[in-house]
Amino acid sequence: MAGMNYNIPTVLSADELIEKTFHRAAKISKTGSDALDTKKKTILAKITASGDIVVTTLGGYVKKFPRMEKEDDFLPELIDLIIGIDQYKKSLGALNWASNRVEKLKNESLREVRRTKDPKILNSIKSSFYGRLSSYINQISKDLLFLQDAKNKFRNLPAVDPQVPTLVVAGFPNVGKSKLVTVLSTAAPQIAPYPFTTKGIVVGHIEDDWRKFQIIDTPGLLDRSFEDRNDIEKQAVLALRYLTDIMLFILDPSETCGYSMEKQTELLASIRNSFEGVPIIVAESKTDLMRTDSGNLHFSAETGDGMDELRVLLIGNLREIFRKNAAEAEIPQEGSEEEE
Ligand SMILES: Nc1nc2c(ncn2[C@@H]2O[C@H](COP(=O)(O)OP(=O)(O)OP(=O)(O)O)[C@@H](O)[C@H]2O)c(=O)[nH]1
Ligand SMILES: [Mg+2]
Repeated sequence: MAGMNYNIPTVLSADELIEKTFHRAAKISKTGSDALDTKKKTILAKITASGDIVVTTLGGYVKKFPRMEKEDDFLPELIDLIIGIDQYKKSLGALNWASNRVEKLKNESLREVRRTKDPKILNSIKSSFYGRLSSYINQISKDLLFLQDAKNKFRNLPAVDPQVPTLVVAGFPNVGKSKLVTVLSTAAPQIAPYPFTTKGIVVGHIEDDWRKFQIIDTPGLLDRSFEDRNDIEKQAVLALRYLTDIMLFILDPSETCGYSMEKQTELLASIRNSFEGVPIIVAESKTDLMRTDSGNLHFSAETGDGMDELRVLLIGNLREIFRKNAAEAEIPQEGSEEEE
């Protein structure tokens, strides 16, 4: 998704930014026509350089963090859940504010220096400049930390394109999810990082003439009841909810996965609850081991039994999502409906 490709710099903490600025300024020295002129030129150069470093650094952050207005290629709800859009916008605003203040402070201080002939006053202008500069930076220290954290979270956004119709596979461990995703995928599925989890999600693709669909396996995310999860895991499930167009829930009637059918249907009910509004297709795996006469779809990813029907059904549903998305993306022209 777009978020992955943003080249967001590492955000310095307030202390680090102050340190970097002062360190650079300390190295600057200029020579003038006499002692006073030398002092003035040096102070002017120090103020200019330190002001500019701060303005450029903060301005660079503001420029490189993604705008939340570009909602069409972003997944605003997901971003909001992960980062918090209000605080995000506030923090970028705070950086902008500090950057403007520092620019103004720099220009004022430069003017004062140029007007002064007293070395003592020069020193006091310089230290007052540094003091106020640090104070502005310290006032945004929380925002800098917030943005550094947001940067890490952006980096961990799933490598999933929210525009592409997406099938998410759920079910208890060992029911055969990974095996199925591998068999259905056109190319070998990739492991993508996912916020809140250390495991990542597995993303496969299905090529369908000129269309492309995503199929996602979520180790550890959809294999436990929602109620049993901690807050962070709940967020992860909710975030995943935004990516899911269709869900395939796998039941393993052979129970070789280690879970009874009763437990498995309980999990299905719980997932139905937390994914309200998402169509769920239920299919039973491992027909080579056990085949029930329930009305559900059956397949064995191992032997290929039932795989053609399953594939046709899934692709049919994904094509439907594709058509719906395309129709929604089309902005109707006035009167165009009558013309058709
Ligand atoms: N007999 C048989 N075994 C299968 C079939 N599909 C998967 N298995 C086996 O079941 C075990 C679990 O399969 P996975 O695909 O890893 O299951 P999973 O649901 O991804 O498990 P987790 O990643 O732990 O959640 C493996 O040993 C597979 O070889 C099948 O159709 N028939
Ligand atoms: Mg697996």
